[in-house]
Amino acid sequence: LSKMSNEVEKASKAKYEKNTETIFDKIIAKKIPADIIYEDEQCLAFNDVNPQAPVHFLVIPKHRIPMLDEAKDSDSEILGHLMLVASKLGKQKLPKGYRLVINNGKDGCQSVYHLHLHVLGGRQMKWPPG
Ligand code: IU
Repeated sequence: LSKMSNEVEKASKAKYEKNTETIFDKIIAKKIPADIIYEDEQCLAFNDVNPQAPVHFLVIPKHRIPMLDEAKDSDSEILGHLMLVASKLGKQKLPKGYRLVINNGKDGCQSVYHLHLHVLGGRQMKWPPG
């Protein structure tokens, strides 16, 4: 299997359980290690373990929102904050540009049900994405 179809397979098998913690909660709690590149009170950014570009990191809220579709009006501040952190890190690490991705649900290829922004770059990104 190619890396891509592997990710699609993982996403198709991933179960969305609204109240179940994911591995990202363990990363936030420092119960399992991750290559953390940024942290503040509200969010965490770490390098993706299975990078799809020379630079590929995730920006996640510390408070678990399972997926974009579960975000509430009261989450608008954290949603904005995640984008601004992605931009600050993106500008710094990828001055020539980068891609932001949020996978939502099965067809969106979401495999971890803790909202995360993918930041990808370090090569010419293609369009349309797969
Ligand atoms: P997705 O949007 O849910 O498909 O993305 C999940 C990402 O989380 C994917 O790129 C994984 O490689 C990444 N990841 C990780 O960085 N560390 C982990 O322990 C696990 C997944 I599980």
